[in-house]
Amino acid sequence: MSITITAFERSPDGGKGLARDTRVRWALEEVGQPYDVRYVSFQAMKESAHLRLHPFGQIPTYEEGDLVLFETGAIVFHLAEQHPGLLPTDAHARASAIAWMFAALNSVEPSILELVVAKFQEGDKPWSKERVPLVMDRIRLRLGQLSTRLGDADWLDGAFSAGDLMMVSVLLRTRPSGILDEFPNLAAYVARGEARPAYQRAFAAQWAANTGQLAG
Ligand code: GTB
Repeated sequence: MSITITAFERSPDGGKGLARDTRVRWALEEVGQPYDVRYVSFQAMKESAHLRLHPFGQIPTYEEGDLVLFETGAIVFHLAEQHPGLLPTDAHARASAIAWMFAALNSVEPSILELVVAKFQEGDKPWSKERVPLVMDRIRLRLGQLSTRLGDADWLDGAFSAGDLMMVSVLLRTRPSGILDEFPNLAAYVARGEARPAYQRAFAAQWAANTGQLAG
């Protein structure tokens, strides 16, 4: 069954890989599934054809036969369940890897997104100068806790899993702020994720699309 995802026609990050199609591409590459990409403009995302796939008018979406998914957590989880490579077979280890996926999306990503909003969507508001350092401190708190848990391990809980894929994807978004470098073991963890061949292929594909060098 062929797989089609959607991505920004032109990502606002110009190909830095920070838009959420990258994590889906990465998961697809990790499990060795070929996929097509339909590129959508901001306007098309809000039109009925796309809203049928994604109720909030966003990317990415995932189509596989008559299955339509939105939310990167659900998409990566689906891929991890359907194909070997992203979740351990042992039941407890599998549950733990899934917990890390939720932790990435529910406990780490929210304050990172708050920073993006505070800086870029509310940067011209009078409260922004005071709000940004508060949000940065909330991110530091979570990253400090995560750094302590990771210690000198390569991955969060044994072998690389969908939990790491999601956590690395979320942490990447903190790099432009400089916060990631305050936690050398997390910076190294993210670099390990980026060094994976599957990530490299995913990054290259979105880079090609966003820089006009569409590959296939
Ligand atoms: N919870 C959803 C998921 O995980 O799938 C969130 C999906 C989402 O936020 N999609 C964004 C979107 O479609 C793109 S990824 N936004 C358009 C809209 O809402 O109208 C967020 C994103 C956008 C831009 C950058 N960037 O330029 O660095 C990074 C991330």
